Amino acid sequence: MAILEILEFPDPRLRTRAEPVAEVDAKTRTLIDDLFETMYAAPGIGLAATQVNVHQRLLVMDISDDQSDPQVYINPEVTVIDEQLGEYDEGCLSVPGYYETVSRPQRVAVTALDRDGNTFTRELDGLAAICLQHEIDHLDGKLFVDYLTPLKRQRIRKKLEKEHRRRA
Ligand code: GNR
Ligand code: NI
Repeated sequence: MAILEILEFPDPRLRTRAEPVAEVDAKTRTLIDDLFETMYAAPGIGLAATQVNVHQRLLVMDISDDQSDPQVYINPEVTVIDEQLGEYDEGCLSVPGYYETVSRPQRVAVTALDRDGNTFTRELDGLAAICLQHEIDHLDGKLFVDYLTPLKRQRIRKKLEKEHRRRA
């Protein structure tokens, strides 16, 4: 197992659109294990492969308090089943230190492959629905800051760039 480096905004690699996973094999399962280890260590409630510079359509989530509900979604396809929007203060491991309100559909259905390559469908609401949509955005090269005003996004970008220069 390995803890992987998480890319941070405004790294252009976070804008890559991920490709479908062709086959769920041993290498895929190693990546899944590394994503969980990286997510739990951060700590976070979700992590998309894009964030560790692997441009495959794969994400992991665990919204439990005690690491008891690891969920894997490979090649996820989401459909909105309730257009009603809910607001939530979102954060992102790729935008460390910033939380801003984002509106998203409250209830979605998702069809995906699990770590054995089997297809499943489930309905999600609450934080799980928010997190899943946030992670699928990563696979499409999108970040929660894209929902903010250009002024807010630019302010966050400048501060993170300064922080990255300080670290370098
Ligand atoms: O850990 C995370 N917390 C979070 C809080 C509100 C909305 C979304 C998230 S996902 C985030 C981890 C992350 O960046 N996943 O891509
Ligand atoms: Ni994120």
